[in-house]
Amino acid sequence: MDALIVIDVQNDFCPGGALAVPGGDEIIAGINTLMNKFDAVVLTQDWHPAGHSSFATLHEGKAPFEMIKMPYGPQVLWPDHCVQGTEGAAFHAGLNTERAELIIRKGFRPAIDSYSAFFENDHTTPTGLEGYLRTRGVTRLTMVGLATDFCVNFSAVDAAGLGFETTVRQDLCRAIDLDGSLAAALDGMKQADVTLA
Ligand code: VGL
Ligand code: ZN
Repeated sequence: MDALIVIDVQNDFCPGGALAVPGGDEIIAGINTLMNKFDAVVLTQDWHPAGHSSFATLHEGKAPFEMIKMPYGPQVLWPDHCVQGTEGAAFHAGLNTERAELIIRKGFRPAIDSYSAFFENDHTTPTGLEGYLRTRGVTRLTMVGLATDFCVNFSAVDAAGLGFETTVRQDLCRAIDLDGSLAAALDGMKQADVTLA
């Protein structure tokens, strides 16, 4: 069984959004077409409470895109984005959400961020996606979406580490690219045995 995992194709990550990824909306038509080739389609949705600890506005004297130390490790601070129930957190209107059999939300715990679709940023707290995929008999994953160097990267590395045969379709992803984060992510995914297509 093959599943397509569509990462965070939400308004805030598209042009005009709070944390816009350059060209984020260019991949949507291709993702919709690709859905037809898969046994299962899963969407992820970044889903933060207002005042989430990853927002720079919560940290006195800090600006978006600066780093801080959290109890679970280093954390990039972001502009407020994907706040639960807001238009920014909604899927882009162009994305076909009808094929999706599961929508997995992440980043809803105030004190911890969650880039990966499998584990929060402590690398231990599971989202439940692994169990869902295994009980459905899924063994191969293809990942597309936003952003290549953060949520796609963390999801793909975790998936490969869990034993899923994992491919990232780079043409159907777009990156934020902070200080070389894209190159580092591509390197890390290769090391983790993720196929970059
Ligand atoms: C993401 C930064 C913060 C992503 C989510 O979807 O890549 N990046 N939250
Ligand atoms: Zn986020």
